[in-house]
Amino acid sequence: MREHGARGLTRRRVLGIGGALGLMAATGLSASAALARRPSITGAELRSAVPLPPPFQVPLPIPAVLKPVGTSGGVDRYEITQREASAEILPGVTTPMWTYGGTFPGPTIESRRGRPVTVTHRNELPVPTVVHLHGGRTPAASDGYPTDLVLPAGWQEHSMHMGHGSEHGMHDPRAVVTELTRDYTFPLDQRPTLLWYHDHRMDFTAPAIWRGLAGLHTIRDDAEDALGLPAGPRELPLMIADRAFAADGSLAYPALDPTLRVRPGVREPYLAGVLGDVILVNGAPWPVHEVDAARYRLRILNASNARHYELEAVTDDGRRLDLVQIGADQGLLAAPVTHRLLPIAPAERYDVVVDFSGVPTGSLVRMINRLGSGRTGDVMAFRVARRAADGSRIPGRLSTDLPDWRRSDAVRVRDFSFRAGQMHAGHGWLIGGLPFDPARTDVTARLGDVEVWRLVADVHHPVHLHLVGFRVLSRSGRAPLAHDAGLKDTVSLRPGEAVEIITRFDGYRGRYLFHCHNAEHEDMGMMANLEII
Ligand SMILES: [Cu+2]
Repeated sequence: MREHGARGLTRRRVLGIGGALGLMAATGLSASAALARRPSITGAELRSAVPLPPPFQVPLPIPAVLKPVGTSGGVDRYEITQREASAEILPGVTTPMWTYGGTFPGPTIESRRGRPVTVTHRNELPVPTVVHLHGGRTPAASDGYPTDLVLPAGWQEHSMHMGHGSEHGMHDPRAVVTELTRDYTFPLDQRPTLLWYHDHRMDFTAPAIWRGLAGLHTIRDDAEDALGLPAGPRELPLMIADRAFAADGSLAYPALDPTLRVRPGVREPYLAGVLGDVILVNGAPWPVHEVDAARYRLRILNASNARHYELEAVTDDGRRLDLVQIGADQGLLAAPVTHRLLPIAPAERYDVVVDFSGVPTGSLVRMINRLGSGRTGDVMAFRVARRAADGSRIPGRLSTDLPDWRRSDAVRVRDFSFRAGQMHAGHGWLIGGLPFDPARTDVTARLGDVEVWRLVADVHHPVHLHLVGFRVLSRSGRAPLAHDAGLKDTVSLRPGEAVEIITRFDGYRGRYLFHCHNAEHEDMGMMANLEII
């Protein structure tokens, strides 16, 4: 039936459901579910070949905050060495990883609004790298354009592969390539929020993030500090990411070229995205965190390559706790929005307050994933350890500086489709029918202009714009969803959906990007140039 079905479909349709077929093979989903035109999951799951630990045993790690190596002229200077390191992700199992500074996640950078930061990255990995600060309002030279490579020592030019493009005679004359190190400067003149930094190398972003190249970066300011939100040990960053482990303890990944030096891409069943069967939070499998019976601020990032989650906080007696959303990708909402179920797509962030005060001491609150099945249905747990005083609050008004762009402000409306298609000789993921080409300018926008973009999807595509935040105007002609509130930099397009966003191109001129943040889609063409003039 599968073969017959596949033969009867166009290549494009086959691509759209390729991941679903892989998922069916891996998890035994019914054929009808896997062949659904609008699959509930986009991607295929790898199975780990080592025994997996029981849930809620490993303590939740909190990534260390990086100390500046110096401060001069009002700029904080940091240094991060990108290097191979071994980690004990699963208890008793050694996993070689690619890291920022020897840990996964990398160290957290804590910064203040408007106080610039320079991070010197040194590449001691065996391949070129690129750093992008996701959500940063960053000058183009430091934004981590995918061909602005930092080459490792001794990298031979003749062995260098510039991606799908170079195989077909394309190259990027504007690339700024450095050897061994690069200074990235971030002005951080933007609303306070949780950003994250990760690798963004042309054609190899997905496996590089999978191997560990991701870390957190917060921006704070006095106004946010004054709100009285839960803080200190009651503010927790939660970087959620799925992975799978090979028999030798290494991270499994279906790369066509496991050296990640020459040939990009993944094996056929995983074209729609790579999913793991282990859910990590801050690099620990299904961790547990001891909490007071009080409010906690959870700063949630989905750093998974392709996995979507629908998060719920459930008590031992089956009660669902409110997830009070106070912030989105680009900072505080105007007013809190209460959810019972919070969908989160790759690269999205949600700033959420959960109140454990009504939960019996000694019991667990599990954060579960309604989109998961079996082990991927669990994320982590909180053990309520003790009663405690709580001076925190959630103000009814959180911020007053959200942009309120109107349709009538827009000088232009643009349409983009995000669909599977042909890329060169193989499978690809296309924007407006085209695979990424660094030498082609797809969008030219004037600094200061307001534009409406209409984004249409075949399967799930979390669409991310560099440089700017945007607001969601509509979903398939209807009002946005509750979790679309606030200022976003990544919007989750669901299968078959059309989403309108509105933004003002503000900040800096230069060459930026927009792309799908399903990292496998991004590597297989689903990226486009955004030139701000
Ligand atoms: Cu996509």
